Amino acid sequence: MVLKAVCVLKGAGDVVGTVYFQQEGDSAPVKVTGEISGLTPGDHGFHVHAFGDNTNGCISAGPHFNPHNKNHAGPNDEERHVGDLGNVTAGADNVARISITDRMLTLTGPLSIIGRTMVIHEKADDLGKGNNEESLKTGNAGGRLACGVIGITQ
Ligand SMILES: [Cu+2]
Ligand SMILES: [Zn+2]
Repeated sequence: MVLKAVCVLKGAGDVVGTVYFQQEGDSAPVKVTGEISGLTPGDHGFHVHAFGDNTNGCISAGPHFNPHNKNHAGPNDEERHVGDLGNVTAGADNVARISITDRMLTLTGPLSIIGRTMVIHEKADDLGKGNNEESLKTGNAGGRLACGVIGITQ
């Protein structure tokens, strides 16, 4: 069975995006594709945050989704938050085109990311290598430009 989800990101400014998730079975990796526009050129932290709560904007989404109580890191690190997808990179046209395959995300079971929030950040994620306390929590990715709740799609 193919599992599918979608997330529409919006924020207070001009940053908007649509992100698609697809998983070809329970234990398969999740493919993340889509586009986010209105970004300054360069890297922007991109994470799944714990809560599907946007009542007070992207802040209500809480910290990075971290069901195993690990430190923040990059997507290729063994020890990381489940929600750590690293950075997406916007070009000179201010658009980030996303194509990520991730083995830690899942769209099924108790650790499913469905109902949680995708956030795109102001700054680059240092992937836990910033040599300070905040680096191991958030990657120093700064403000939350836009976000959206991950929902089931057909
Ligand atoms: Cu984040
Ligand atoms: Zn993290």
